[in-house]
Amino acid sequence: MTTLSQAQIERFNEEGFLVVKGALEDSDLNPVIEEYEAYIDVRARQLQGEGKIKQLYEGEPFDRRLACICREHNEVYGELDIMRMRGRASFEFLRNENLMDLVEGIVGPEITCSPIQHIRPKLPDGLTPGGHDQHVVPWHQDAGVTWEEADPYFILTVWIPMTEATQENGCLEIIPRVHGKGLLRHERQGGTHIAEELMPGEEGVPLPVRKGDLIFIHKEIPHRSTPNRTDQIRWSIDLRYQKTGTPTGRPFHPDFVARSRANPASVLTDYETWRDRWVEALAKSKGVSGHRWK
Ligand SMILES: O=C(O)CCC(=O)C(=O)O
Ligand SMILES: [Fe+2]
Repeated sequence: MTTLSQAQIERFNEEGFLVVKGALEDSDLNPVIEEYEAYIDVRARQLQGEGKIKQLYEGEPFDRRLACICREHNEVYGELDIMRMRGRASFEFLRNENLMDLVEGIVGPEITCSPIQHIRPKLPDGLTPGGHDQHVVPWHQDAGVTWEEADPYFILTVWIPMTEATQENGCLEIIPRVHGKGLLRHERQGGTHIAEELMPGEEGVPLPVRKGDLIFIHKEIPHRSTPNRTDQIRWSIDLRYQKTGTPTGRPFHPDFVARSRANPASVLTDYETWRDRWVEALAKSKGVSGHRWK
């Protein structure tokens, strides 16, 4: 897979989403997976040293080890999102060439990476701290999780499984073809979600995908994900890309140019700069909400 075909672009425009099978190679994703494995290994050793866990679970695969650790002590769980862990391989992945070639088909050649970016280990149901899993999300539009400044502009969500995502482990579910009508009112209570009376009547469509596949979603397409009813972790990455110069709707968090045909020198390639911008932004923006809803 190199670039999107005209038919794929048309399908995205009509449906508001597009599943691209075999979009990425193992060599694209494995550096990120290995970075997370290494971090979890280091933290497991620390937790064991502090007497917080009894075993290291070294023999467990990527889609199980964190769950085994969290069953004993779940301190690591909150440290794993992109902007918290801030790993070099994660940063490199944000402008992965194969990914950018595909994103360019929809966003165009001047691509900014939005700070709305997540790596999510969706744990088996019931294992998350306090019982609330931030990766089980009610029906929402991604347009509903930005500030108003981004409303007039197109933003592309890219959802990427690191391990197989199934209906059982809480893959994404979407309502296709209802984009193009703008932002629906959302409510805050119980997780930012579309106001019940405004929910489109159509049935949700589950989008099970495998490692290597990816999903493009228009920012007005309602989607949700349900709890993970398996023993494995559903690991995924979700990113947002948009035309450079348009507001991300999170002005207090750092965006950067991920690809530019017109001005290649504007692309941020320096890992430390990206990392340090996140450290500073997180310190300065404590208590600021990215959601506009009361
Ligand atoms: O990963 C999930 O379960 C939900 C993700 C989501 O809402 C998104 O990527 O926009
Ligand atoms: Fe979303």
